[in-house]
Amino acid sequence: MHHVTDLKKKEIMMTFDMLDWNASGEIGFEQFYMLVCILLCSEYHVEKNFIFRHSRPVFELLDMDGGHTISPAEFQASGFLFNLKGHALDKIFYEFDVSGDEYLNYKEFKMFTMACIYMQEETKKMQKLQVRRTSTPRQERCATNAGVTHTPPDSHSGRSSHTD
Ligand SMILES: [Ca+2]
Ligand SMILES: [Ca+2]
Repeated sequence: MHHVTDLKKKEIMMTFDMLDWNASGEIGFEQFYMLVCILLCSEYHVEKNFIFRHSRPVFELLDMDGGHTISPAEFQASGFLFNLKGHALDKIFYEFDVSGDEYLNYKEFKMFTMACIYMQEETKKMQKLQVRRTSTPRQERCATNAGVTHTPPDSHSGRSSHTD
């Protein structure tokens, strides 16, 4: 897995911890499959779209203790999947914990995934605006043949009729 992604060792270990969880007796392969999908998506920067579309299994994946809620610690542990860290994660967690019980339930998590997509789209728009450069005119090629001496075909080339 280290070769496929640029995840750090700690994150890989965390990933294994996630996979190792089988409190609710779920099949590890499904979880492994989900995780690989997310990691592959993150290579192409479409992981948020994937997480949004598959928010239920991803929610179950992040809910490591199987309590049907995501605790702050579980959210922190999964932050690397969203390219989010520390403070940003904390802020987001409490922003989406609408009920204020310090856990994200599935509905709250779903809202978070929707917000991720929205933020992603917004950043794309911003980037597009920034990229929209002032159209640089193509260097005009010198179309005039001013420098080229035009030699007419010599019609008398075959015969040397000149006499001195
Ligand atoms: Ca949990
Ligand atoms: Ca909550």
